[in-house]
Amino acid sequence: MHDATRDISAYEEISLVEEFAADVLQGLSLPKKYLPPKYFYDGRGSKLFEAICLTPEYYVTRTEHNILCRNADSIVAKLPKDASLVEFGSGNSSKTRLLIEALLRRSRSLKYHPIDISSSALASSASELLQHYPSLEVRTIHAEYFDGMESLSTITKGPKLILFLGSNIGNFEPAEAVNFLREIRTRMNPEDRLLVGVDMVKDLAVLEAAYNDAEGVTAEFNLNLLRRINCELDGNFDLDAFRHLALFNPAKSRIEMHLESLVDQTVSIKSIDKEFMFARGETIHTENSYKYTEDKLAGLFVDAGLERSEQWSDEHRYFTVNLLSPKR
Ligand code: AVI
Repeated sequence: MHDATRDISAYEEISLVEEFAADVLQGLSLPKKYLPPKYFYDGRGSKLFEAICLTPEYYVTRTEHNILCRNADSIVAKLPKDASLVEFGSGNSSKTRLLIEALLRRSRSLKYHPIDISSSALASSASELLQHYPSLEVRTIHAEYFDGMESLSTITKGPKLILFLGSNIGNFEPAEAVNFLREIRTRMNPEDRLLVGVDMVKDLAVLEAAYNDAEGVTAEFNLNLLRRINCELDGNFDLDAFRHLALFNPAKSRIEMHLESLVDQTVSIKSIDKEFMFARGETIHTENSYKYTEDKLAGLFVDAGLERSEQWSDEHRYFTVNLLSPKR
């Protein structure tokens, strides 16, 4: 970690492993087996996610990047000159650079507070940013979204632009999404703004291809969960005995990712002293990625007490970037 950053960590390594073990035990004991997607993002998983973002099929990152590239100056023009930047789920901060540059075109210095669950992604992006932008001050916050929320009211008194990009909102259940945005809204001052990137409903073939890239990076990302259980919890998952599945569920308007057992098998996880049976064809549900219609999106913002002042999109309306203020 670069000297100029101060890592605020809401994490204790020991309780992290214990929490992982408890979540695995709970999720694999359910009649419909489930593993929480937050465990994708260890060092290897974060790298795999970066690789997904570069696949030709995963239009999400590229489309949002292009929207921000074209509109960064108009977005920051809506903010006071001394605004600082806070980002939930920053990852490697690549799209954020467009906004950092637009903000630095208007003022000589800028404070940036990335909040992320992955300490490795935070550390590497902070040091890269500091090398690139000498007038940038970076304060990383290693935390899950809801824990990181607390720091919103304490990190800065001045106006801020809060970023929630990459359609990370899509990984929440719809009710959780309302709750999350509402929690942010209660911590916003009248002059603060929230910028949310949202993936929209589109052609089924485009959606499903994005989660089934030909190179198999998304499959590796999904299977990495089992590898993590093997390494960290002393499990014996045979990674060749499971396959990646990603399908669009139109009734729920979401891509579902699963790991399907290819044979009848028993897996043991020593650290929790448990064995789990898998029937051939049985799946572990690992992620939902909700896709929004304009109506659903407008409803989400209203329910969260947010007012949309502007929306930017691409020529196909694959993706939208929404600027929001707290409703008065
Ligand atoms: C991080 N999140 C928005 C990604 C998504 O599209 O839901 C995670 C992902 N899963 C598979 N590919 C990408």
